[in-house]
Amino acid sequence: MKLYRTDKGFFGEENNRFWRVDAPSWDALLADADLHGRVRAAGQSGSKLETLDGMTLLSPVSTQEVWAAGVTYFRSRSARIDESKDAGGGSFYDRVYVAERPELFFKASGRRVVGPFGEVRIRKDARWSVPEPELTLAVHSSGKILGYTIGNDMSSRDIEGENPLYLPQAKIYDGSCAMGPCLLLEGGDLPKETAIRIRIERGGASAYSGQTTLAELKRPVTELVSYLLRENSFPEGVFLMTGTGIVPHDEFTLAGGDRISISIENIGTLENVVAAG
Ligand code: DO4
Ligand code: MG
Repeated sequence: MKLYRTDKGFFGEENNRFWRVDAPSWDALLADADLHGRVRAAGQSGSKLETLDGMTLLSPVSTQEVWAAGVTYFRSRSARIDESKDAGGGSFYDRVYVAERPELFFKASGRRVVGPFGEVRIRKDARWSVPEPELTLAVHSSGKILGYTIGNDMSSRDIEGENPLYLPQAKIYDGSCAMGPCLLLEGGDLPKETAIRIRIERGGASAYSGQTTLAELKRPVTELVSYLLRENSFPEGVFLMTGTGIVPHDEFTLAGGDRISISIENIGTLENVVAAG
């Protein structure tokens, strides 16, 4: 079962049938620890729609903070070691990959998050920009995982590689995060074989594609959540991106007009375009 946030309200979905979910606000839904039961109950009464055509899909982030985990896949560890070797930062990435404590960083406020089909941005002062396709958790204030969505942790690899202390500038800027298209309302673990895929098109042709599966994610998602909630409260809930397992080859950098499609099995596809410089 899925939940969509649109400009015309909130909609549950199962087997391509949609139904309205009444709530005073998106935040009120994310404050409900039994969101699954609430959306299910709304679907048992009332009429169903065939499509959401004519509605604009919005990002699932309202007043929530967005945090991100890093170096949770071997591919991410290797890519960061390479990009920062001249700066002497390489060993940090290896150490955090094997450490008990994960890397967690603040990624975005709702205002910086772009929804489905919106424009993500690359920094004008960066030379090497990439998307990072990441399974993203919608977490209730209690720490319970309410559901899953797709996130894009846009990153400036040259800035991050120059000095690990530049991480916030490489990661947090206007249009640096995309999320959607819905919440998959599952509380339990997603299957390890769940595939994450990315396709980048430039001028109608494929510029890059890659894939991984959740089997490559080194840490249980519940471990990432428990570290995030240590000494930190999120009264409105929080979104947690779980890190990337797909990093394009070193010659690849994003350009204005690129179309980015990220798919995660059972959730859907998040499509965005890179804003023109
Ligand atoms: O340590 C830098 C960021 C790592 C990251 O964003 C990722 O692994 O996805
Ligand atoms: Mg990332």
